[in-house]
Amino acid sequence: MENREIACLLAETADLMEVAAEDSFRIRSYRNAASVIESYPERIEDVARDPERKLTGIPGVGKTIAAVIADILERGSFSKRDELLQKYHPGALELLKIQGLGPKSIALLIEHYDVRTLDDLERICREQKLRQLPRMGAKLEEKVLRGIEQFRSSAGRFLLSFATGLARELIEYLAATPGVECVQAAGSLRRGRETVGDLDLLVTGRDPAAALDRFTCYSRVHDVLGKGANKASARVGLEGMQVDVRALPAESYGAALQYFTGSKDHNVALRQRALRLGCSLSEYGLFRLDESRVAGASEPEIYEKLGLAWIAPELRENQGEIEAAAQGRLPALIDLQDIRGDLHMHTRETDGRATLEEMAAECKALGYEYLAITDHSKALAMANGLDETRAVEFARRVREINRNGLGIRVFSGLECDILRDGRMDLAGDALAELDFVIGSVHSHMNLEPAEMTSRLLRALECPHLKLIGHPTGRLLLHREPYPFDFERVATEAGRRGVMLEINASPERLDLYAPLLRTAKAKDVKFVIATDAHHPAHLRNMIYGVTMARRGWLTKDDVLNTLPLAQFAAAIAAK
Ligand code: DGT
Ligand code: CA
Ligand code: CA
Ligand code: ZN
Repeated sequence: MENREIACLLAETADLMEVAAEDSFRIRSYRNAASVIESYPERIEDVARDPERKLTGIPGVGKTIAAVIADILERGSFSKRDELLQKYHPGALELLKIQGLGPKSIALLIEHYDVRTLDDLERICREQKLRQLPRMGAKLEEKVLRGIEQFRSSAGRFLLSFATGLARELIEYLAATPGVECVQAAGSLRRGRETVGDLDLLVTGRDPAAALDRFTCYSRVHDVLGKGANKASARVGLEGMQVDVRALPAESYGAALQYFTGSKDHNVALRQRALRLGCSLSEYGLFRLDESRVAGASEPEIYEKLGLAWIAPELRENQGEIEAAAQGRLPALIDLQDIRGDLHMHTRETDGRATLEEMAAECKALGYEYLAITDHSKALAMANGLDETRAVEFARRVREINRNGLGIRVFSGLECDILRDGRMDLAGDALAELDFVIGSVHSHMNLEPAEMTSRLLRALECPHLKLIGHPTGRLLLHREPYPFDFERVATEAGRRGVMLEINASPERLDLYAPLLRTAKAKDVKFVIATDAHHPAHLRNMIYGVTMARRGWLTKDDVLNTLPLAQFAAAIAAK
């Protein structure tokens, strides 16, 4: 079992314990264990199986949690969870995922209306009964209804990072099948979409069908949905993500890769182009009208025979890429190797889990030339955000660190809250001491669009501001972007030389393709940064780069591709 799955069971149980108003200290110990386990560098299952080691050696794991983990590894659940799921309908786990509803509100709904499922909740809102409960109102009813709708439309989708991990695991497993030479992911995963519905894996080789048998026998496969000569579908793992595996002959592998990568709209446009050229294009190949084969074994060949440059999968959304490929003006997309520094991360000073030195060491290991430490500001009291005194002291400390040298240049930064009225959380003279000030919205996210727009426009006036962090505030599968006039804010950011962040954290991936293209057209420059709270998170940079590619960005659009000297000069000049 993966760490993520264990962490998820613990966190879910903590939520249910909160609904049951259990002891807050114990709830916190479950939450804390969940977050430690989620980012633990080793597989917890391996630690548990090692007779030389004890689970209690892991920070945050005491005797109780260690026993719980042992149960989870043995039977996929544990008594506290069973007991709470018995007490509440399993639907309570879904109720907890609805934006706007906390455990306390859910407890009230259960107590007063016996709400068990999403359907129950929807009915209570439509009948305007939610507003009759203490501290709830008509506005919340609306919000919950929107939350339900959003939950339903995102249900069954998974974060890109999750899908990437599962694909890697299955590809490694299937590639070891005798007679199989190549296993590759297609579909929305290959296009780098922020969320993925199902995984589409393609297999070829001498005996590709052997991979289908091996797939349905995999230990984490339950629920085989179908199996034929060329295709098998099943659900995998605790989350039950659907995986389609297709076995293909070498002669049509490229055509299948092209077809199953999609998107559907891209394919439709490409097929029309084939028809205009007197050919037909399918998952089996590109054929002339007399059915003789023009191409099929390799994907680049298909594009070539259609008179097109090969189109990167991230661009295949039928947003002008086919025309650009025909005219030879596809952008030279940015790559992970172009990135020379990470500029948004947290340490133990606030809500991060490592020290500045540990974060810097990992950045150095990734081959970067520089990094910025950007802890929170005081408005985030929960995270112990920095006030002016601590910020100035931090800037001084960073100057000293750079004098001694860590082998990588550190910039002193801050992720400063943008207050409700658009002012910065810290005074200007303190911000002036820092090298790299990010402004982010973390509160009052449900303002009217006009108010949010003026809030962001006012923030852009701050002369010390270099970057707007996670500009739309969305949390994938969880919270929609806050509405505001993006084009106006982007125009003003471009005019003032304030950059916009592509936040590479897998649950944010904000900004995304259409907004990136709008902003680029307004001369905005971007920074891709991980918002890491742990050294392991620094490796999420690839997801931000993928978003940038989906937004047609080149190296020149992204400031943290500059070598150190030029980068330092650029941020000092703003
Ligand atoms: P997902 O799984 O919802 O995240 O999105 P996709 O894009 O992976 O969609 P999926 O798994 O239903 O299908 C994989 C690809 O197969 C899709 O991107 C394009 C191709 N495809 C599927 N159905 C059709 C279709 O009816 N027409 C065409 N032209 N292509 C299709
Ligand atoms: Ca898919
Ligand atoms: Ca599929
Ligand atoms: Zn933030």
